[in-house]
Amino acid sequence: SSLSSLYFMKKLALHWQILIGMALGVAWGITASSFGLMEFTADWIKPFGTIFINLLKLIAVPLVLVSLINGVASLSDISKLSRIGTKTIGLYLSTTLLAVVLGLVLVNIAEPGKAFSPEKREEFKAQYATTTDQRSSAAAEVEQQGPLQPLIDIVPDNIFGAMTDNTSMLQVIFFALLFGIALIMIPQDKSGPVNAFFEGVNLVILKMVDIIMMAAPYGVFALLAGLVVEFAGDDPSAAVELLLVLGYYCIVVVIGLAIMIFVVYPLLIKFLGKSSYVDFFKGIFPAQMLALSTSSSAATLPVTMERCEERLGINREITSFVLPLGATINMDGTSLYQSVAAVFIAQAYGMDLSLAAQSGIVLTATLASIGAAAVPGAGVVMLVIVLQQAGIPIEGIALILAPDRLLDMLRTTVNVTGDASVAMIVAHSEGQVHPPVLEDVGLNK
Ligand code: DAS
Repeated sequence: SSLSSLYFMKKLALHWQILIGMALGVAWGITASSFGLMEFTADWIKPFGTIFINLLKLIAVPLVLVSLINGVASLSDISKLSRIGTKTIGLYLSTTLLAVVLGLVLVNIAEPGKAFSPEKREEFKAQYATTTDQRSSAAAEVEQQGPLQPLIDIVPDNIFGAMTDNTSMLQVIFFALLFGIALIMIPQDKSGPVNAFFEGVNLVILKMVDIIMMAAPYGVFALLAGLVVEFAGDDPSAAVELLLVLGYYCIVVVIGLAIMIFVVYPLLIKFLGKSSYVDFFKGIFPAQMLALSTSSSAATLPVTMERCEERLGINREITSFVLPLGATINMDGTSLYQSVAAVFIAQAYGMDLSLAAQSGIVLTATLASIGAAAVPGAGVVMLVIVLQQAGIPIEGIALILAPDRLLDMLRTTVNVTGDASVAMIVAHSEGQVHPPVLEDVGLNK
């Protein structure tokens, strides 16, 4: 047991290591911006962050595929699958709707868009027109699609095609669910070896995650150093000023996200999950820090799964089904952000949105967050759907691009926390939470 406590001490240190890595990364970024080391940072430090993200993304597709097949197959019969599936999707939809409504209430009370003077608005539009190009061309694509295109997009015509593209996770999920369901339906003597195979592969992938996570502290250092330098350029005060101008809007988003993290999820965990939210947050903290550093739910997924299993004691039967699904379709932070951003842009353009238009936003922001890929910046691209449906000028996206990276970090943290909360609740309702041995060892501090 001294061996195992040593193991836990090392494990415990990980989130501190990640935090220290992040802090040093920010410190380096600020120093580099002030001393003209931007190029050095971009050439020699940032690439290690990219490598780290690549490693996590590398694991994301096989992990979603294999753990969902496993997850469905381990539910062993269709009625259990549909029971857990209904609960999971029901909770995912309700938390997303709640987030959208919360965002709408806040943005209507605070009215951040009306704080801009008309001259400022013109200035922003012109200044950011160029940086919008890349995203607005992606946005234009979304704009030209027919109403059923999102549905068509879920069904891949080639599974390898779907797996080569990290943004087609819904297609991978579709294939995995179909595969898993078919696996339940064939005779057991035939499905046995297939199950065993996928269980083995699953273990291998989780071990790969362990290996990759050893690089996490260095990875997040490089990521944040690169981000800060990019953001600040050679004049840190310019970034600060920009942040101040858009600060009011950001604060509204941040207050909404904070209410989700500090009020909504703790209440859900306490009353529906019947667990201590302090333990819950301690357990998933490293996943939250990783979400913050990578801005990608998919990249964070391996760690979310590991923490939910090992720290929160949620049975793999639940995590392997609920979490990969949630990383892709459950984005409470993104949907909240989209509703605030849409109304903010409308306000900035002097539009008064009717109640009907705002209820339209409830629907479209929910769908847009489900459709958003679990990668950085996906939420702002899908915002087009929301704007278009509500008749808000799409060019308005230019206004909110500057602070988007920061908000992306925060909303991804909420997205990941939401997934873990639902996993906890579903697991509790199924009697699938087994307090980890950790608590007995007394090291869970
Ligand atoms: N950053 C994305 C995520 O992985 C979604 C977004 O851009 O809002 O959760």
